[in-house]
Amino acid sequence: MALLSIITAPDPRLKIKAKPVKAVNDEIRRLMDDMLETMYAAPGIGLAAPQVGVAKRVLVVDIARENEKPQPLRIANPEILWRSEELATYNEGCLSLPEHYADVSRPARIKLRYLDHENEIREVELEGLLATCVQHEMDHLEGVLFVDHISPLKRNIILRKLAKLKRQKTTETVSA
Ligand code: GNR
Ligand code: NI
Repeated sequence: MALLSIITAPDPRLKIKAKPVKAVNDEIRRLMDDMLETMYAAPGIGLAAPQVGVAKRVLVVDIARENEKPQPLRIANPEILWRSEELATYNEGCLSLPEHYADVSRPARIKLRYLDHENEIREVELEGLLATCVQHEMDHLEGVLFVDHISPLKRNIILRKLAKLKRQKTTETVSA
């Protein structure tokens, strides 16, 4: 297993539409395991492959708390088969938008089809934080971030702060 580095905004790699995997083989299984290790270390409750610079339709989630038994989900090529009309609102964060949070409303329940780590097709119904987290990760596969769901004013405040942070980080070595 290996820790991967997480890309933060602004970065063009976070805006790419990711490609389906042909099959979940050893290479994809290793990616899923490295992503889980990276997610737990961050710590976060989900991670999508584009966040580690891999433009593939792969994501991992685990919403179990630290004192609970881990419940990792390894997901490739996810498709939403059904979404509830009812919405749920969570205060979302993103490892690619560090230290920024905003309320986002999404369908409260979804029916999901995906390939699991054994390349088997699975269908599950998700609700609560798990449904929200999987939808947040699926957005990453389309190059969409949670700030794309909030007002342009709030979005630009967050993105400008992150851009400024990045400029400071890339110049401090030179000016020091
Ligand atoms: O760690 C994360 N927390 C979170 C909280 C509310 C809704 C979504 C998330 S996902 C986020 C990790 C991340 O950036 N995944 O892409
Ligand atoms: Ni995210």
